[in-house]
Amino acid sequence: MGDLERLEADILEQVDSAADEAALEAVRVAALGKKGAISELLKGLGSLNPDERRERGGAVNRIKERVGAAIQHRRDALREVELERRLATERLDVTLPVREGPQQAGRIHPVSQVMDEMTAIFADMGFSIAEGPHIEDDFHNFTALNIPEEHPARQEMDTFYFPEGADGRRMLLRTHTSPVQIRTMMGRQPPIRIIAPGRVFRCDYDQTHTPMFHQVEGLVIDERAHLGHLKWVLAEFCKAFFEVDDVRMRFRASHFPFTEPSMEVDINCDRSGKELRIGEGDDWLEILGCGMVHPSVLRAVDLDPARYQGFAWGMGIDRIAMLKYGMPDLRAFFAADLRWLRHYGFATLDVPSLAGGLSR
Ligand code: 2NL
Repeated sequence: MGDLERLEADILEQVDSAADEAALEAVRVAALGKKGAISELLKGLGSLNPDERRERGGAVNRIKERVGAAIQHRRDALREVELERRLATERLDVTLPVREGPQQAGRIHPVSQVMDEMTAIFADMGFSIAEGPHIEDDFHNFTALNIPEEHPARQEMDTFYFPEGADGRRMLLRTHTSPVQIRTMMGRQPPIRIIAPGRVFRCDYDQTHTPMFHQVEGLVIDERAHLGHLKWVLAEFCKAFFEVDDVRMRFRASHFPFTEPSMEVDINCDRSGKELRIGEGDDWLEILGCGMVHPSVLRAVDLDPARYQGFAWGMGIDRIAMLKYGMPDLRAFFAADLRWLRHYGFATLDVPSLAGGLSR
């Protein structure tokens, strides 16, 4: 065996026995690196005569190629083995629960949850959601709603008024979401089918009243909307919201300046057990007020009462949230107590939908 063959066999033997990539790299440097054995041989060619140089040069270069290929082959094999080892030893339990982060720790306030539930139900019936400013003027909050100048609701003791502005106008915090409906009726033509959920403000604070609370009002205006439609809409709402197959409803004559006739609606319930049960028993629970939109309201928004008619209703969200989710104290709603929110709040990804079940 010549010296070249011995060298080649020696290097290939080292390549084959390199146990990992680092060892293989050391073999490569010793053979093909700047001062490696093969590189040194190539440098030495300069001292030979041309014939010898051609012959030996060709032989050394072929060795260089075979050694390079052997190293590449060995490297691929080592990587393959390493990958197999990792695949065999590294394990991930995909059934582990997600570690709690801000998204899991955060909670949706029950009032927001109930508002989302109501919105989902009415949206499913074809209603649009309308919103408007919290700061309103006399016209949209009172005058257009047929509430006369001397009505008690207009007095300082019930309404939060702002100081008079430079133009002599006095703004106020809306006392109901009706101004949203007034703005909608003034802004577009019937048919109108909207609900207006949101915050409202009244100067009142005791066991059962907070100065800020939440309301949803609904409004339907077209040429032939009537009380039968109203009754159906409200019955469908109650069944969906309280997640029961049937409820009895009782319409009692009442009075609001903006509707004629006006009614208050009760649904049947059972108070005999520890929990209130909706749609069972013979007790009654008042849940909302409603009626046919007063002709004076239609005239105020420039709709002809001889052509258009409609119905409207309004309900407090906070009290209904207390009923549905068994929360006894209204004032805790707005105390910003994290312990309360963790107890009564809803998971952020638990978005109410009719298909998914409202409250699960
Ligand atoms: C209640 C009663 C009600 C309305 C609100 C309304 C709005 C317009 C025209 C006519 Cl723009 N009516 N809203 C009607 C009847 C009752 O609320 O007890 N709310 C808590």
